[in-house]
Amino acid sequence: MFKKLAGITSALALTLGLAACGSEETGSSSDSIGEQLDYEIVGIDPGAGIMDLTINEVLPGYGLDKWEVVEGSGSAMTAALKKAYDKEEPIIITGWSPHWKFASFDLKYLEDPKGLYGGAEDVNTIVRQGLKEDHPDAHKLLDQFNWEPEHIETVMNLIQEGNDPADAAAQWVSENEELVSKWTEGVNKASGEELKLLYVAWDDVIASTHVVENVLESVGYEVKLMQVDAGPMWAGIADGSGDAMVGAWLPTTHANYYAEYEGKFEDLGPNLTGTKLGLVVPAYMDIDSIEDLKE
Ligand code: PBE
Repeated sequence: MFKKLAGITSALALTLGLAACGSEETGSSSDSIGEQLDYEIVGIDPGAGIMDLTINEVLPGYGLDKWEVVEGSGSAMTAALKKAYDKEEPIIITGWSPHWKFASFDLKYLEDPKGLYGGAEDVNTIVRQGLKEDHPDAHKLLDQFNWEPEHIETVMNLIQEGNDPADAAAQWVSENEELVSKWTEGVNKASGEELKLLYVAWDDVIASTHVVENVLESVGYEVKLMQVDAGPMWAGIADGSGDAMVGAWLPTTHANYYAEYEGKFEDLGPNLTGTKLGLVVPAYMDIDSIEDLKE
C-alpha cells in the first residue's frame, strides 16, 4: 500500500486520504485491526466486572490508549457478535465462559500474556446475613448447590434455542434428578415461605438463577426473581433486601464488590469452578493476542 502510494503525486494521495476519512464504511482489510474497528471493543453492562477489568486494567496494562470499550448489555453484545459473524466481519467482544456463544460460533480468546484477566475463577453463592437463622433449609439447599460447566451450558443452550428460562431450567432439572437430589439432601419441605433471588441478565447467571429457583420451589418455597444491575445485586444482598444470588465471580471479577460489602453477606463458596474471561474474537480473525491490538 505504501509503495503504491509513494508513486502517486502528493495531491492525489491527499485526495485519496480525505476520501478514506470521509467514508462511513468500516475500514478495508488492509487497515490495522484498530482502524477496521474504529478502536471499539463491544462491551456489556457497565457494572459487570469484566468491564471494569477491561477498561481499568487491560487497556492501560497493554498500552491500548486508543481503544474504547462500548457499553451495552449481554444481549446487545451477542447480537453484535452474530451480525458481524454472519458477514465474516471483524469484531472484538468482552467474553466469558461458560457461555453458549462458544457452541454457536467458532470463537477464540485473545491470549492475555500479562494475565490481567486473572486465571480460572469460581462462581460463588452469596446470601444475606441471617438467612441461615430465618430459612435454614433454603440455606442448606443453596449451600449444597454445585454443578459443572457442562450443566450450565446445557441450560444456556436450551434458552438460546428459544426456550423460556423457566422452562429450560425445569427441563434440565427433570433430566438431572441424581445431581439435583444432592442439593436437596437433608432439606426439609417448606410451606410457601418467600425467598428473593437477585440476578443480572448475564446468560450464565440467568440460567443458574432459574435452575435454583426451580429447585427451591420444588421443596416448597415461593421464589421471586429480581433482575437488577451488578452493583444493586451485591448491595441488595448486603442490605438484606435480597436473600441470595448465585452469580458472584471470584476472586477477580467481582473483587471490588466483594471488598465493598465484606462482612455484610455470607459467602457459601463455589457453585461452579473453572470460568474464564477475556477478549473474544471470531476464529477467522488473524489476531491471536491482546498485544496484537497495539500498533
Ligand atoms: N460476567 C458474567 C460477569 C459475571 C458473570 C463475566 C459477564 C461480570 O463480568 O461481572
